[in-house]
Amino acid sequence: MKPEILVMAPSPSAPVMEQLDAQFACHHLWREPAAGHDAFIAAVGANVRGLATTGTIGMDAALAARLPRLEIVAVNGIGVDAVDFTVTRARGIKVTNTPGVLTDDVADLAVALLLAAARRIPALDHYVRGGSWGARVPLTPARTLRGKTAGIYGFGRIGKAVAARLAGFGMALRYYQPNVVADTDVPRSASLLALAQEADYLVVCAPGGAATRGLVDAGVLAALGPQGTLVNVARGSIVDETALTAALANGTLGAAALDVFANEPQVPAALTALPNVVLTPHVGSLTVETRHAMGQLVVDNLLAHFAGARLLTPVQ
Ligand code: 8YV
Repeated sequence: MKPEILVMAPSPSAPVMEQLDAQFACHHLWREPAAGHDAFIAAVGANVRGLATTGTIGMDAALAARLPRLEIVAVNGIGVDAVDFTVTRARGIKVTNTPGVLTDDVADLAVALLLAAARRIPALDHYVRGGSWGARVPLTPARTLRGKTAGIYGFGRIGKAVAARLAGFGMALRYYQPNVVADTDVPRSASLLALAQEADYLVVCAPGGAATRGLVDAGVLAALGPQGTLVNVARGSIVDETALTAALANGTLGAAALDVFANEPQVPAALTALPNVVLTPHVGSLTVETRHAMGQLVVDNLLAHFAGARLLTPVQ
């Protein structure tokens, strides 16, 4: 008998989906219309032993309660802030994620967003397509990156990969996170507020969850300032989105480039209406190669668990 697993979202990698279907008795929740999810889980939940989920869906206490035989949660992502660890610890449910394999693509997107905001690429694209160039509408010059400071909030794998890239653009670098990072020459600021004061670009690469919720607040955004730019490729929960929208609208903050939002996939209309923002739909890890590698880790962790072998990338 193959172990039964509940699959919350598909992988774009066909080999990953084929392996899931070959190795497990899969219940594909994502194939059901949203209105039918409750009934689907009610029908299959009792025998589900594994959950294949995403960084944003995770597993809350309500879902866990409907999966009484659950043994493992395999997260297709690095962030595990959407998993209720109170439940997994209490029930001895294992949790895995996908560290390492998505670092470079997420760091690439952070840099792409930073450049897009700095050089106003979406507005310039619009300028050309809309005929403003032909009509000789005057352009305001952008500001160079040379000599500017990038402050990286969260200096783990992704933060360091962002720093390595931005060093190549001639930017000065600083970071902040509560724990000092030993193996780096990048100076650590005294606090997140100090980092924002010292930076022209604040790049958020920190983990989501209770410890970071709303920490990029009105004060931090004001410290970043009218010439400053916020880049977020981590979690929308880290930024006070209402304060961000207000700061961008009234000029307290210069610009923002965001891949993540507080209530995905909803993006406040007040934010999408602003000219000084660049927005992408949570796609940091969305490349063919990386999504395959992530999905393979999900499959391999599930296989290891049900074979009684050591997990490849356990979180707990
Ligand atoms: C994905 C992510 O959007 O790694 C994470 O924490 O947020 C992303 O890579 C998601 O988990 C894809 O399943």
